[in-house]
Amino acid sequence: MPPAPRAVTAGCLVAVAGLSTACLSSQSPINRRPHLGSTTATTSANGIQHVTVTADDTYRFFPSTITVHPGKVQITLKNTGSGAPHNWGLDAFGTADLTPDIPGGQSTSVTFTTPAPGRYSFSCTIHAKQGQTGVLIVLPD
Ligand SMILES: [Cu+2]
Repeated sequence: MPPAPRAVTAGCLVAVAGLSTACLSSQSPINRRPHLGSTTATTSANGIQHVTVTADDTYRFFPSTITVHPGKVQITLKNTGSGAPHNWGLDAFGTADLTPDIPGGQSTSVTFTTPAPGRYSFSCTIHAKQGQTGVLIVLPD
């Protein structure tokens, strides 16, 4: 008898997980989806700070808050989705540091020198209106 309740419980968990995923994608307005994650860049031997940012079919960046020191930064954008293409760029830079649009399953990178210490918004120019944005924090020297 003990195995039966366990099996039922597992089935319910799967069903609940499936439901909540369905709720997120069909009922939650895209603009209200949360922005998740923050990271501090790791610096390689050549002094370039590396950050990997993931984007998928939720029109969000992960992480959406990136902290760096002044200097050179390389952003690698991975599109792990299967639908829309994405790009990454600092809004203040216009197209100077904008990555190409990459389809699902691909990645690209861009290297730039940080602007003065402060907070800078970045976005996917295709989906900024859906809230695919984030913040780059450049620390003081
Ligand atoms: Cu996008």
